[in-house]
Amino acid sequence: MALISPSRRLRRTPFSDGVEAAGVKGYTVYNRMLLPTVFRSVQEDYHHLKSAVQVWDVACERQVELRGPDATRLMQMLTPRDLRKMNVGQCYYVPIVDETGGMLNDPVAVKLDEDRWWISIADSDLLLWVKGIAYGYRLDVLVDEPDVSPLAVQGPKSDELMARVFGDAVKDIRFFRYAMLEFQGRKLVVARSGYSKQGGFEIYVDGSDIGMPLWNALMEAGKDLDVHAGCPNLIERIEGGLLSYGNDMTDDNTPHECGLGKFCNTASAIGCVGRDALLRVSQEGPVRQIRPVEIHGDAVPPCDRLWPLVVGDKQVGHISSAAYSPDFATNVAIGMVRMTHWDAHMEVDVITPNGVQPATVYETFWI
Ligand code: THG
Repeated sequence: MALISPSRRLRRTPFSDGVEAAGVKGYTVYNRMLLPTVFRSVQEDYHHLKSAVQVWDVACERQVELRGPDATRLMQMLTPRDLRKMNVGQCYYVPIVDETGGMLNDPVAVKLDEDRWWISIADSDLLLWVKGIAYGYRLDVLVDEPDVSPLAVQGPKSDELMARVFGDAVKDIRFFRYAMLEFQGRKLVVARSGYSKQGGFEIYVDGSDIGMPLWNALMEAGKDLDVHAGCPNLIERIEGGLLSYGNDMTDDNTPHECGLGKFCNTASAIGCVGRDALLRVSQEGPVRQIRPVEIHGDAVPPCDRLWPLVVGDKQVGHISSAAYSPDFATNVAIGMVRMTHWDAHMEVDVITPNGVQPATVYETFWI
């Protein structure tokens, strides 16, 4: 593919200078912002992520901030996950649905205070939907995008690196919880979370001015740990079943189709705008669901369009993400599979750009 022309509409991040100095080789666009996709090669990045520690510019995970007396009410209007037991200091993975129960986003919600939230969004214009609801219902809440940019530290040596920069307190942070930790006199949200299965943290960098100082401090402190700039890795995230909004699901899908039913409590999520629609569809249950799919044969090319899943001449689903996995020595993929073929070990065919390749449907992801 040709290069993407830089312009002001395609936002740089507070870490872009560091990313470029580290030799970034590819970008994608996410929330109208640059998101690195490859440094050395996708396969080298993958092995390094699983064995060392990486620093990721995920500033494109923009925050939608809710502030004011109706902030919690508004947050519950957005999601079918019951938020009543969620405490300050916790993060929740929350499906966000429209009035038809269609997925609008799958962000991480961060509860900063009883009247203050961040919604750390995937790639869709959620700010507009949230502002529309706040205004339409005349809620007493401010909704905006603050100057907050997540920086992720991922990989098995994350605890060691983070302890060197933020102190041993990082080791006590539990999964999907955060602590307020100091860097250069600023208290930052540091959560144990991130878009990999290798463990790690996300630092919500509050103020672009400390972006490069923090980037440099992590790179300096991690020299003997073989720290390197990295990014969400296509192969590793498919192995781990981490979904990508816009790729693996759209507003045509319900959370149940996406396997996100475990993050829904539709009966008790009073106020959620998609509640009635979801109660109807969850009566019957979904007729298609996201599944891990192993694609046999040659290594597949990048999946930049849906690849049909077929049995004979009838279509039973599609593949939305795929890559060759070195560790599993096969092609790993994420598919949306119809009920008739979604059970483990079902054999199907995938129509890839290289022709028809046999595939097997599974029920649990590789890692
Ligand atoms: N971190 C933050 N913001 C984000 C992402 C992130 N915004 C964009 C995108 N990623 C949103 N999508 C996801 C998808 C998966 C997860 C988080 C955000 C995730 N899932 C875990 C899993 O499925 O194993 C854990 C879910 C749980 O148990 O609660 O982490 O990565 N800040």
